[in-house]
Amino acid sequence: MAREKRSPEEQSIDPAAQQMLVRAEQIGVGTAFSRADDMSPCNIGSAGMCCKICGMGPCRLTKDGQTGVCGATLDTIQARNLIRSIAAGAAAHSDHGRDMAFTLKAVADGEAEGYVIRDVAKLRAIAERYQIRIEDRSPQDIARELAELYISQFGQQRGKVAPVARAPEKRRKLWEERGVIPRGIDREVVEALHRTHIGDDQNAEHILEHGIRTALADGWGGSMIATDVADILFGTPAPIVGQANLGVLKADMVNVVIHGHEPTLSEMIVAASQDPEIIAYAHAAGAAGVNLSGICCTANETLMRQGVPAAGNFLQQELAILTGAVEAMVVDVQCIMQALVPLAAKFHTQIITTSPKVQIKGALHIEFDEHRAMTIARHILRTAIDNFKNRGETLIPDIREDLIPGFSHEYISYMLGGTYRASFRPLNDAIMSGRIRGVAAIVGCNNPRSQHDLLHTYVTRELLKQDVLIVQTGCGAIASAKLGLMLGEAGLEQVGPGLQEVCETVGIPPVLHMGSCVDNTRILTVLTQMAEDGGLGDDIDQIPAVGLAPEWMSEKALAIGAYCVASGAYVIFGGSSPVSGMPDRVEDSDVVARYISAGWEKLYGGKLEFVPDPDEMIQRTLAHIDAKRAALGLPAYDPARFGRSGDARIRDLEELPLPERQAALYGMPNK
Ligand code: XCC
Ligand code: SF4
Repeated sequence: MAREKRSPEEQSIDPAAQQMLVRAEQIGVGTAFSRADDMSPCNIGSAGMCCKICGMGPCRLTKDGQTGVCGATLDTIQARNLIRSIAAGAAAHSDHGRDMAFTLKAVADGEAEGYVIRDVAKLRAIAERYQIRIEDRSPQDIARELAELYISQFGQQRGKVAPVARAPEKRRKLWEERGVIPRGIDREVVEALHRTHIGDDQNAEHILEHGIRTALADGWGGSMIATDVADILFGTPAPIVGQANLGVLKADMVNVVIHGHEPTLSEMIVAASQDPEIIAYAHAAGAAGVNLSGICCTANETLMRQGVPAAGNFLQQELAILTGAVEAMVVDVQCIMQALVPLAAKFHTQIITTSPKVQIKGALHIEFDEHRAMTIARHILRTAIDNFKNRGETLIPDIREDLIPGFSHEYISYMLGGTYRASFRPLNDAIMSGRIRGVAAIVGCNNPRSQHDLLHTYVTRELLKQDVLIVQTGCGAIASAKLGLMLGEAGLEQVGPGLQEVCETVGIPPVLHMGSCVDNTRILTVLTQMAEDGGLGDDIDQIPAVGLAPEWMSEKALAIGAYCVASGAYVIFGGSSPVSGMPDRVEDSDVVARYISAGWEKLYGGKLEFVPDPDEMIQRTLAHIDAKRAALGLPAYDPARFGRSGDARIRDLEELPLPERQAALYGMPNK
């Protein structure tokens, strides 16, 4: 059943994307947008009502009381499908963390060409968290011990994964009581697969409990390891100026787009691109140099650390190629569309796969190995430069926006409290006074089933008006960046009066870019510190905060959603629900949907809901924030109380004649 075809304006709100969609139409090539239009999703599968885990099926349960051939009930099937997705997402993030840990080990052992330990302070701080001795030891020594500890977390069979120790005490106790602390990262993923094999765990609530355990192995395990090691090796992010959107591609330069997730190779490509020999090689090829840009989370990783511009988010990977100006798109793992290869074949673009885990038929495979990273990075750049002469006609949208990314946990803490008293207390105070109503993390993917970037940016803008401070990661962060919401000044006239005062006083944008998707763990540690710094209760579930993934599509998003719920957060996903059932047609087909909301809330204080309508998302977010404020005994949100201090007050005073201004400012007699 083909759906109505949408116009480029209906497919994306981003004018740069629209230009490329027009071009795709003109040259008659498909994109994820047109393929989504051509193929409706299967309504039974998308409601979680199809089981295909054994050869007696697939079984589609579309009638009241119907079971699969084996007798499996609908709630069992939905729960199994959901935790398989959580396990796949946790596996993806955690395998990334594993590779990072192995790289740290190789660096410590002096076996990794080109890498150094860039952030010794973070290395020491993290090592101390695990009681690794830091006195009188070289960074290499500490790094080796930390790397070994981290590597052992994956194959650990018993006990608790180490990073869980960084959660608030009350939360750890709750997990302990419920028996959901992950024993080892790989063990939980394997067990999720075992439990969901035909004829195993057949109690939906029990299955979902293991979903929580598996998700925790991601958030307070693999992903946290990935973020820690990336910071240690490549530097903990701090604000830096960057740019986003397709207009960062340059007509006179060799454009190399780095796309995927792991910073190990991309950071080395950034270093190699500054090598005088490579620059000379590009000049010899007739180009003005090598211009790097990123897509997806590789973009976030290199943007927040090196200021490498982001060409776009998930749905712009094909659009970058459509400019005709990309010599090479270098990919590693995750969120890489197979469609890139046939599309690139219509241009001169070379798709280069690099991960031993990911090959795409028709792409050039140059395998990455951290032991020879610099050599490989140079080879990749030379391959791209050699391709410059094959470039045909180009069309680069002249659209890009500045942003200031790089708000790591450490930086926000420093910014709020200074070097000697780094703390989140000023943020807590602003929430307690009601200047900031609450915090929303708006994260996650793009999905061509909805209008590209619309849900992210609509929800972000509306919540800003309501004095909700926004933190972002992943493709959602790039969506806001493209709209100019991540600049100090730019967004301020669009934000509520209290939040505006805080942003002006502290000097931050109202939307903070905190990194890639594995960096959602920065949000976990920030929430933990907010709980520990006092004034907002003693656990994450008491903080007036909500997590949203308005345009989610990947299984990783489900893993993130589940670990945030287990950590105490209310999480709202947009788009379609993989456990929606069809309650209008099949009785009780939404048992699992209700359980992961009300049921999980009872157990963990957090809940997972799927809400397609953005206004409803906003309304539920604000209601939750206000309820949490009330539970803490904080004053009800009242925007009329704020906005008269800070820059706004100065502007008002500037209108006054001098004597009155002095009187207002210094209490001098008005003569
Ligand atoms: Fe992928 Fe991380 Fe989703 Fe974007 S946000 S589409 S997972 S790149 Ni992670
Ligand atoms: Fe059907 Fe049961 Fe096999 Fe699933 S496990 S496909 S419900 S027979």
